[in-house]
Amino acid sequence: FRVPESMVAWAQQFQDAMMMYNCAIREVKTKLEVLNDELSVRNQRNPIEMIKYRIKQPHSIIEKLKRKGFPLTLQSMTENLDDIAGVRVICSFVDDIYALAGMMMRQDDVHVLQIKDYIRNPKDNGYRSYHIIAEVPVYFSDQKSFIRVEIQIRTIAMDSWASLEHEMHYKREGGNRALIAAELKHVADDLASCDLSMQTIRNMIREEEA
Ligand code: 0O2
Repeated sequence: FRVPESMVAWAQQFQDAMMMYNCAIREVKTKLEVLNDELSVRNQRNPIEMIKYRIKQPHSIIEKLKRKGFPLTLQSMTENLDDIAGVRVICSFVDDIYALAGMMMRQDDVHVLQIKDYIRNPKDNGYRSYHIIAEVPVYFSDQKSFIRVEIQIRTIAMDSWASLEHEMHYKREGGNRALIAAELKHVADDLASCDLSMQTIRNMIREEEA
C-alpha cells in the first residue's frame, strides 16, 4: 500500500522535532557537566551524582496531550508539553540542588520559563524534586532555535522514591489506591527526613573543616 504524502511529511517533521529535542538535551547535559567539573576542582567534591536524560516516547506524548485536552498535532506538542526533552540531575545533598539550579538559571542563554519547587512545596503524594522548565539555544546549520527542556533536580533519596512510585503507583487506579498512597507518602516523608539529617551532618563536617 502507498503511504499518503501527508503522513510522510508529518513523520519527517516529527523526526526533525525529536532531533532538536535530543540536541537540546546534549546542550543542557554539557552545561551541567561543566559546572560539575569546575566545582569538583574548586571544592574537591562532585555535587552531581548522576545525570539521566530521556526523550518522551510517542505514546506518552499522545497520552499527555489527550489527558490535558490539547490537540494531537505537532504544533500543540511543542507549544503545550514542557517535558518532551527531560534531563534529571541527581545530587548528593539538598543544598547542592539549589546551588546547581541557581548556577544554571544565571546563565544568560538559559531562558527560564517556569520553576516548580516540589522540595519546599512537596506534592500531596510526597513527590519532591526541583523542576526548571527552560529554553536553551541550539545552533543548527541555518538557524538558532530555542528548545524547551525540563530539568528535574533531586537527591538520591528523592530519585529512588520517584522511580519506585512511578513504577508502582503514579496515576494508578485500583482498590487499594488510598492505602498504597498513604504508605508511599509515609516513605517519602521518612526519606525527606533522612535528606535533612544528611545535610546537617554535611554542614557539621564543613564547619569542622573550615
Ligand atoms: P514521565 O514518565 O516521567 O515522562 P502531570 O500533569 O503530573 O503529568 P505536568 O503538569 O507536566 O505533569 O507537571 P509536573 O507535575 O511538573 O510533572 C512533570 C514530570 O515530573 C512528570 O512527567 C514526572 O516525570 C515528574 N513527576 C511529577 N509528579 C510526579 C509524581 O507524583 N511522581 C513521580 N514519580 N513523578 C512525578 P510525566 O510525563 O508525568 O512522566
